[in-house]
Amino acid sequence: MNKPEPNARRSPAFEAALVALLFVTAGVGGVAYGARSWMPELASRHGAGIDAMLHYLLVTVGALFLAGHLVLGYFIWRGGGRRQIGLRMASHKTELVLSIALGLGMLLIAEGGVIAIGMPVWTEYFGATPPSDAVTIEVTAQQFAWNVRYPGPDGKFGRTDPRLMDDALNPLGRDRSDPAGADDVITTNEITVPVGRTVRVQLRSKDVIHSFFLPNFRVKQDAVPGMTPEVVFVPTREGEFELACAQLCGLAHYRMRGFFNVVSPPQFDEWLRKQAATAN
Ligand SMILES: [Cu+2]
Repeated sequence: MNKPEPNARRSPAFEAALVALLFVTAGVGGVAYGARSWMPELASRHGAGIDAMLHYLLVTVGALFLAGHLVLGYFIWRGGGRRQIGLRMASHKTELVLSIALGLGMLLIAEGGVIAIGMPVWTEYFGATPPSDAVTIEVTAQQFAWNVRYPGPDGKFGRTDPRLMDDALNPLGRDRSDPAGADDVITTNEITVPVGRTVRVQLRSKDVIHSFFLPNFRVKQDAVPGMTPEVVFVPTREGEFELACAQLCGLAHYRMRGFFNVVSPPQFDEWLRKQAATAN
């Protein structure tokens, strides 16, 4: 190997400084890019907890990402001028202790934070018993629409039978002979609920797996054929929001766009009365 030119000796250090700068820029740039508001406007009670968990993860992971890039940049800058790789910088034991400590620290920060912030949200979202005045809605997904049913004043859904299903005339297969179903209210791709009251959505699917997704409410639940999963949440803001299907369920998946309207309780009663009067 040729001996390096004496006046060329600065160049490796200069190159190392440039690479170090690249890492520092990537770290700072990544954090600057991530430090913005990503979530759609929040409109549910439990959603605040989900947002807190996501923010916690973004902040801690962002800090670790930045720290990692700064340390890497520093070592490249410091070590770039060396002619050859030297002996290890720390003893085997120090390396082992440092590795385990960093691993445990990561585990504590990431998993501990998620459990501490996430478990109460999980309990509210999946474990809570809905109050007796909850608005119960049955949502039956199909390729490619949301069939929505309210039980009406009697609080009972009428009987359905898959053999009676007809996509044009009777998409839910309602059995008209059941008196409990006489006051049921049916809508398509549109759900209206009162603000401040617990909403209980019972999900069903007629064909494939769909996913009931309300971004503003931090609600996402698969609708699985043969099962009736339930989501319970409290809308906190009036307005017209988007309902989307979050599973690629077929060619016209994009058509499964619905509207989720949150209105005042008197407006809701009025809306339900009007629907009941016109639907049957
Ligand atoms: Cu779908």
